Amino acid sequence: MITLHHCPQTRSMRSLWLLHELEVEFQVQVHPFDKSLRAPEFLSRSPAGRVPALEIDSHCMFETGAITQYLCEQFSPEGLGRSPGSPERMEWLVWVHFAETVSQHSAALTQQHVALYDDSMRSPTVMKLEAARLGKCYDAIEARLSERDYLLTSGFSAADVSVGQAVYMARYFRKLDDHPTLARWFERITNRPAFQASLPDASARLYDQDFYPAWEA
Ligand SMILES: N[C@@H](CCC(=O)N[C@@H](CS)C(=O)NCC(=O)O)C(=O)O
Repeated sequence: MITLHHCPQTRSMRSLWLLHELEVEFQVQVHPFDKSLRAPEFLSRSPAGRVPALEIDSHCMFETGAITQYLCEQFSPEGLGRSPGSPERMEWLVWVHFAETVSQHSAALTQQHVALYDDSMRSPTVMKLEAARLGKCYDAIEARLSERDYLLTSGFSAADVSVGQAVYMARYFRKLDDHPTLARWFERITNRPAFQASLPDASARLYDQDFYPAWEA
């Protein structure tokens, strides 16, 4: 049995969405987004105490991009994935891993707005800078989608799942208003039943606001 170790509204939602798209049998172990991720039992699964972690084939793997590659190789090499030798292999890898370029900024902003417990710890400079850097990521996605409906010319793939989930998190800190093509693509891919199935219950949300504006310095 495949087991996904998951915290709602974090990068592990990317693996959850992908597992639903793949229509494989799996179970989910939900963890609170707190210090319990540093407990020895969890560290034995993910050595830096991060989600996602995925138990599969008698191993426990971590790193979202690696999990995406492995799951696609196993279950959908030419559907959601693109195998070595496929003409779109390089672009598929680029966009699957571009999700991390987006998510690093959302992670920094989540720390600023949600994780830090005292206002004196927050930095308006970091908030503004990280939100601006998300805008640059949106520019790159907007440009890519200007000539195609999905990140790959041939259609929907795990690249859309990866970047789409990264944009799902990023929207809490940078709206899509200035990026109409990106906004239309986001609406299209998040209407998919597999995305809807990966959304958290209201009680399990990490973000309790719809949007977190950067503070003015
Ligand atoms: N590059 C890693 C990053 C994993 C990561 O940092 N995940 C965050 C959630 S989005 C986490 O587990 N944070 C918990 C912590 O930092 O304590 C991946 O893509 O899997």
